[in-house]
Amino acid sequence: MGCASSIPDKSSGRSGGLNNLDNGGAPDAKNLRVKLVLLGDSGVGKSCIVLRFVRGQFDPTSKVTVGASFLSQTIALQDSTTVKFEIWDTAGQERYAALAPLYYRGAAVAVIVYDITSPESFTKAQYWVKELQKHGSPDIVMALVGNKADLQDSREVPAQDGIDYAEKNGMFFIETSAKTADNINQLFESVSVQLSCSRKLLSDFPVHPCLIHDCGLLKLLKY
Ligand SMILES: Nc1nc2c(ncn2[C@@H]2O[C@H](COP(=O)(O)OP(=O)(O)O)[C@@H](O)[C@H]2O)c(=O)[nH]1
Ligand SMILES: [Mg+2]
Repeated sequence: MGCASSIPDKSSGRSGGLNNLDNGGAPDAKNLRVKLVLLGDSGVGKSCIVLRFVRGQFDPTSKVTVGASFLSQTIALQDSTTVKFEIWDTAGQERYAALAPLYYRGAAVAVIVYDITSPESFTKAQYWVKELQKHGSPDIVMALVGNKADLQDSREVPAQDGIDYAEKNGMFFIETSAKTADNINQLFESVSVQLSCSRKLLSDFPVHPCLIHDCGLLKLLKY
């Protein structure tokens, strides 16, 4: 059982990783359209995370994802940048693994999810990170997400393990709970800020140091 996130969507369905939004192709750093893919073992809560983000709901009784499903959601950042996420929620079962490249190819963001109560799902998350490092786009923003953070009593993956692995692999890390909504919006906002900052880095260089620091790119720029 799981959260079904196949919700009818009004989006245009255009492809592409990180694009300007509805502006006829003219440069517009204020309106981003972002292809985001969720990867991870079956049952870790990918669909529930999407459903919580897009609908503000948690439905423990709905169906497992078959193949993949698509939704979109737009958020506004404090600096009035809008980010429209085109979200591909993939099925985690082995039999769909061969389809994954269809979804992560061209993605600007990959959200790799594990369940903090399942060490196997953490190992699977590391498989996806390696897969993306080998075959994803080189500038993809990767977020590592430890979900089901509400199940502290059954925790088997220490937060520090997630932090260490993410740091080693240049990823953003967060623990979430789709059930309680903890850190769900924060996850997507942080991804947006990273994207919006890397855009500014490209277009407005040199960048204000605070902005670089906010983006967690300070270390990167020292080298
Ligand atoms: N306790 C708890 N259960 C969750 C959470 N997120 C998902 N679940 C449950 O985990 C199961 C699998 O969720 P689902 O979103 O379908 O996983 P997916 O296969 O990764 O898409 C369902 O029974 C959900 O109710 C969470 O944050 N906390
Ligand atoms: Mg699912």
